[in-house]
Amino acid sequence: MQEFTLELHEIKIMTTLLFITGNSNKLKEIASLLPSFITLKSLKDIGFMEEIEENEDTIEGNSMLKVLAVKNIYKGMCFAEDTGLEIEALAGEPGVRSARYAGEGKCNQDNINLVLSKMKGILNRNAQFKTVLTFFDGEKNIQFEGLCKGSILEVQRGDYGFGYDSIFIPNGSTLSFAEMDLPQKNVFSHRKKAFSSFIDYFQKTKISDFSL
Ligand code: ITT
Repeated sequence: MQEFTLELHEIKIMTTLLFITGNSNKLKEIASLLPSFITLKSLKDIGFMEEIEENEDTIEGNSMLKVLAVKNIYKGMCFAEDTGLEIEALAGEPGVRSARYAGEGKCNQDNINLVLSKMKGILNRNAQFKTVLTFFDGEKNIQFEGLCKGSILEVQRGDYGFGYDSIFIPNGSTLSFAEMDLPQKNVFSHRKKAFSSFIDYFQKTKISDFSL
């Protein structure tokens, strides 16, 4: 049994996966985590230029919706993820509305300003980033979750990263996400956790599918 497992781990089958995202920062983060046997395809590579309307009311739902959006034109293995910042004192907001918290047409800084103003004077700063990654394996969809618990700063700190990184400090760190380079963010990251669970699953199931 042990020999068999070892053999599977040594087999390196190159696989191409479509990553369904319009967010170049996510693409950069996932690219930094990619095992050598996987190459990524982008929406541009398959000629998909439409805006995917994220109108579900859960992070899980929006993550699934992105995968379903390409089903008619792409039959291969693909994945998407949806991420939200959930703040305890704001009953989980901005959550599934993280990208558009301050309203349609508003920018990332407007979203941050809204969070900071709602959190003014609030002592409970607990928050978490939640990523739900949906993998379509050619037959079925499987979801993987990654959480990063931490707290909301009173003022922005740091210039790296994107989104809400400058107001979030993960538990166990003295730096905000925006004060970390990518390898440092990956030590704590919700996205890294969801992606690692996916890769573990992929190695256990897909590689053995090919090998048997
Ligand atoms: P997709 O094309 O992948 O959907 P998106 O930018 O619409 O890209 P989401 O809906 O998943 O992505 O993300 C909602 C927002 O949450 C996103 O625009 C960022 O502002 C924020 N966000 C996501 N991941 C983040 C991270 O790792 N750090 C800080 N903010 C993040």
